[in-house]
Amino acid sequence: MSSPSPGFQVSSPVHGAGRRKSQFTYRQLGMLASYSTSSPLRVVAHIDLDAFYAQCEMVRLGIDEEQPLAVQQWQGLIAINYPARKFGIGRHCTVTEAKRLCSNLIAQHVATWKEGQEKWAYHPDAPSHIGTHKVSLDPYRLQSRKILALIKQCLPNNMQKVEKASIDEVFIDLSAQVHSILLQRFSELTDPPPYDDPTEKLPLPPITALDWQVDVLVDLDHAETEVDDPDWDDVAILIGSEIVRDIRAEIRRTLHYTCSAGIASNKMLSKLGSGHKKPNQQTVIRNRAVGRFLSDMKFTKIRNLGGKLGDQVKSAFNTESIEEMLHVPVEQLKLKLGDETGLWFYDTIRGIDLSEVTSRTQIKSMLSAKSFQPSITAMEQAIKWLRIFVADIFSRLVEEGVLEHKRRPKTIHLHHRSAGQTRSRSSGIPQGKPLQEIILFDLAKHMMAQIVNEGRVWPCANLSLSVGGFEDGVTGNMGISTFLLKGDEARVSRVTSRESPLDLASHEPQEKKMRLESTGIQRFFPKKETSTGEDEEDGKEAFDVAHTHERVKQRVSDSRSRQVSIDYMCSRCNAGLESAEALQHHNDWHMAKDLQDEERGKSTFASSKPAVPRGQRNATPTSRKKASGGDGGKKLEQGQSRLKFG
Ligand code: DCP
Ligand code: CA
Repeated sequence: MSSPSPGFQVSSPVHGAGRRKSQFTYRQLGMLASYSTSSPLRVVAHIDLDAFYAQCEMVRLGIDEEQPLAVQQWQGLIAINYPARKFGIGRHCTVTEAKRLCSNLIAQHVATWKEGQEKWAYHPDAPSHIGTHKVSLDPYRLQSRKILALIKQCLPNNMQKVEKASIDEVFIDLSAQVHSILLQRFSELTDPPPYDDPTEKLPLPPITALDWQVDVLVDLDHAETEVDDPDWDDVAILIGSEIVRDIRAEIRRTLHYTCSAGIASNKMLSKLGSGHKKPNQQTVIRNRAVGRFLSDMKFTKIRNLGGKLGDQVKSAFNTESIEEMLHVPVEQLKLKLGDETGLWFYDTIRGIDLSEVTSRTQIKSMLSAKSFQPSITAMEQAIKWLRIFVADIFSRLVEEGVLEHKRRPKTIHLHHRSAGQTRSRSSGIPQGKPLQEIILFDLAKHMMAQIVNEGRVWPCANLSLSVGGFEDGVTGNMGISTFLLKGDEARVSRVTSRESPLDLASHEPQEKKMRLESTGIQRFFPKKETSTGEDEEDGKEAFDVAHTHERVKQRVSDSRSRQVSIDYMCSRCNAGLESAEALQHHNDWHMAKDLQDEERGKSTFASSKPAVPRGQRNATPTSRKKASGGDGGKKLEQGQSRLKFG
């Protein structure tokens, strides 16, 4: 029998003979190595940066950690550091209100692209120039990438199951690494099972108390006591928390950021854990503490239950208490919420979540957009904005490794909106030669000129440029095929035109129909915020655009039995869409539909029917913990909605 590792130094001595067996089997231990989501020994961590944008600004500016600071976007605040929160400052405050609460507050405006300039910068006069500036989240994206890269560096090469859930959140499935550490530390686990039968129970761990160091430990269930011997799930989660502690220390040491973390047996619980105690702490939710942890909680705090679905359950059962909902039989839940949703809810409030941590972090498209206030009225103005969009997209492409030929987009799309009409053009991006900013700019100008040639395009309320169809780069010799356009690429290179008139009868997007067939419970998880700031539009755009795509992919990747390939999702109705272009068209459709409904005096689109198609039970897109929380969002433009993180 191996001796306990340093992590277990304060543990009490090994049990004597004749003790009980573990409740876990050799098979269940083995399942850890393959990241099986049904292993009861599974270990998942969620790491969330504290007051992320605020920390980015503090580190960038070398500001003392105790100094209250908030990140400003036009006249609103989008991130508030913890010293400033002590003064009662929150996202609901305007800059003026916040300064009244704390005269010492530093309000740092986000970086902006200035009309006509080719690089974003921190412009002191930006707050009063919403018409000529566009928010850039590049500085935060860059830090986010550095953090993600560092986290991966901290993990063994072949065990990097890391899912970027938002700009400042990741899930890590630590199961395989924990498995390998368990085997190193406890040699008895490497022995074959008695009678070679994997359903045999493991021996109990050779320790009776675990050293949790400074972790926040969630209280145990009422029936359990701390004197009960730990089993392998406790040991596994302790190893997970050691790994996470090291990662957080490394982020702090190298990049100077603090973050909070949750360590549990699944994504849902780990995310609740990271928000349990902030800032700069990690919370461990052992399996035997789950019941207690959840029963004290309102179900509206759970991922995906902060919004419409949570409201629906609340009004159907007249309570928000998990404790009370635990008494509701599954059949009754199914009756009121639909079969899939009812079952999903039943499992969720019991801490069951089999959704996978998906490592796919690669971006599939990028979009840069601006809604104009006031509308723009001339080609010259449009060109200035196109230059900014191209610079914005190109800098992100560089980060994606386009210059090193790692990945490159195949298509570029331009959308122009004026008076309820959207015009779109797409074009292939020439392959086989290095991609340059000027190439994208020329294509964008060319597409713009084609739209303008149609006439009656001014005033223009919104322009957006996107690139998509990313492919991994060619390594080694490039064959002649890389110089030829084929298939889809050739099709998009035939520049196409499309308009979205207000007559919607025959224009309901195909994508919406797809959604009805292919997505399920996800339709309940849009993250809409309302907003008070009048000047927020640009920021909203930047926020939406910067995060929607990655976020949407994360949400979609959670979906398990998908029938069609969906890379984007509408945050208003959760329609699954195949491309940035489709998403844009779809948003335009919403906008036009809203206008039409308004004219007819109807309410705008809302989907709240509980029915969920079969096979979608584990489709649990991530959602922001504060999705329904009181950070008083900003007003949204028609046809657009903001996705919250996660
Ligand atoms: N963000 C934003 N607008 C919002 C919500 C968030 O621009 N309505 C940005 C700013 C935040 C970042 O996203 O810094 C991360 O969002 P979080 O909700 O995680 O909030 P913070 O990281 O700021 O704070 P916390 O410590 O509570 O995680
Ligand atoms: Ca955060």
